[in-house]
Amino acid sequence: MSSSLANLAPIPELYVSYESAQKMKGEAAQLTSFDLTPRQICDLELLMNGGFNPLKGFLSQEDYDGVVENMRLADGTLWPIPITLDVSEKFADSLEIGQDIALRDQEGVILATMTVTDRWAPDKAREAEKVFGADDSAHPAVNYLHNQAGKIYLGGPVTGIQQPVHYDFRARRDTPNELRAFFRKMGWRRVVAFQTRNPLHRAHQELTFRAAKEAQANLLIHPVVGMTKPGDVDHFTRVRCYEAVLDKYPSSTTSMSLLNLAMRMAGPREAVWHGIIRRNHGCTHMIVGRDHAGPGKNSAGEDFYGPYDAQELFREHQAEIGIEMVDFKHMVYVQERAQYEPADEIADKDDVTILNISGTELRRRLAEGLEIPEWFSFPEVVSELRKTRPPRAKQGFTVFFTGFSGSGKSTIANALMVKLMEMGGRPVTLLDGDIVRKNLSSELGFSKEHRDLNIRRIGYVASEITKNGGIAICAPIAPYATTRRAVREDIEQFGAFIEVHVATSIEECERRDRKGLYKLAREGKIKEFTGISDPYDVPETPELRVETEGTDVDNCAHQVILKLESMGLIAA
Ligand code: PPS
Repeated sequence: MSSSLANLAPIPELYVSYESAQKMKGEAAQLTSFDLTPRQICDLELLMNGGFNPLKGFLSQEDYDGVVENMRLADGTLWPIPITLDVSEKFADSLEIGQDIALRDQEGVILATMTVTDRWAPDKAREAEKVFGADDSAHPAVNYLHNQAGKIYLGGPVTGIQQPVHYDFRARRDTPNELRAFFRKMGWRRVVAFQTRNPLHRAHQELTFRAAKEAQANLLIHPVVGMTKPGDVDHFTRVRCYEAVLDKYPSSTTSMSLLNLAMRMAGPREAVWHGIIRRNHGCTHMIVGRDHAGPGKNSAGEDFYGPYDAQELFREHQAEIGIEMVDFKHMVYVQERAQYEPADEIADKDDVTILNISGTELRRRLAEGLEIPEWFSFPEVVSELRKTRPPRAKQGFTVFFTGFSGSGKSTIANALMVKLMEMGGRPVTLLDGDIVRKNLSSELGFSKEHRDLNIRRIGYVASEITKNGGIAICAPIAPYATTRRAVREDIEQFGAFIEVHVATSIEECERRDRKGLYKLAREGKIKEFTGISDPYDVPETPELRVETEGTDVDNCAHQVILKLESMGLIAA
């Protein structure tokens, strides 16, 4: 076969035949099982279907050391990212070297078996330094390495039984051999891959189309739908956006396929890895841009990698990767000519108006419900994005009151609820301390552990309400700052969190003693009473602090309404 057709020949997979798989499924009941994490399932899928060819399983210790130190397997083959099976010490200790284990998905479906040939405790700080460039937990993969991955790595060859099950976008998912067969069938000899984890706008459409034209190749939009950077637009929304953009290319020049890859955001090394994966999927070219697979800023607020590091490393290893790099051109919109042009090819730069909208500006416009011009994106894409990122005035949010017992939290929370219901537009739920203790936490007492559990439950319910566009009003004591912070983090993934400190002093609460509890606490009849015999961490920087002494309830609730208005959460 001539080398120009090599990309179309089938590549090796790790699956056994259908009959053997049925037999193995029965036999595997005897094996020790390991339940894979979502990231390990992504890795296993690409190991089994040849996406990670030439790997035949999770890396052995020797291969791992080579990959970490100099991007090479023990036999010298280029491989930039450690593909490791991380497990707990307890699980690792229960195994013998040479033993077969069953690898199962989270529902217990058996996907593969692995013969454990290696077991070792990796030096994670070294892995972070060498692979990701810094042992800094601001890097999502370094954070994963230290805080989520197990302490022990297992290595060994994998025997594939079945593909992980996907219920979404099945028709859009292809194995490397399915894509190769498609390219063969269509007569596509040269194929440019475009890797992406973001929605595509007009500039992307222009640049990918140009890249394919320049390389005289067809185009494969190859978005990652496995795991991307935390905070990215979810893949369901993105795929609907990609489908809309696909219609904008001349028909039969371009195709789209979804890649179930778990990205590491490893910049230069990741670019090389993406190249190998695309070669395995039958592509001959790949677009590599500025800051390819960049992880954002490090803990000192600086970029982890230089903007062109990825292109340089790719270029250096291009021959070995077996795929050609296509430069990503920075496209800008020239208003006078009403078209996109590569920024470095505009000769009359000073005489024309160049328009551009940054990612941050786009998020701001979405959050505030402002116009997004047609020159920037396709109306279908904008409409999909608006559905997932509605303007702030339509998003859910949580108002979280905290303060001593008897400080007035419940009274103000009730007044706020009624005012919000009068305005209408969003459902409102009140999670008052007493109501929660009756319905959600009736078995809990007031130890630190139980109070934390109680607050985490409130946080969970509030985060679900916020996610679904409602307003949650919480009014527990919530005495611990760390727990309040954890709840804030849970909720801020979905909408705003407004902490309101009801700052009534303990003396005033005790003087009012509405429920007679302070008297009982002083007499020692109630133990662990907040402010009397138990601590309260005063919030340092709440969104709002209300003083109830000398201010009536209506006014306190109104202060919250004003705060919500100033944050754009309710219409003024
Ligand atoms: S916590 O700490 O956030 O879990 O507390 P919370 O769920 O808000 O419950 C506080 C209400 O329980 C009553 N109560 C006590 N409070 C504090 N400490 C002790 N030991 C205690 N025992 C019972 C009290 O009525 C609180 O109600 P509020 O509405 O805050 O006055």
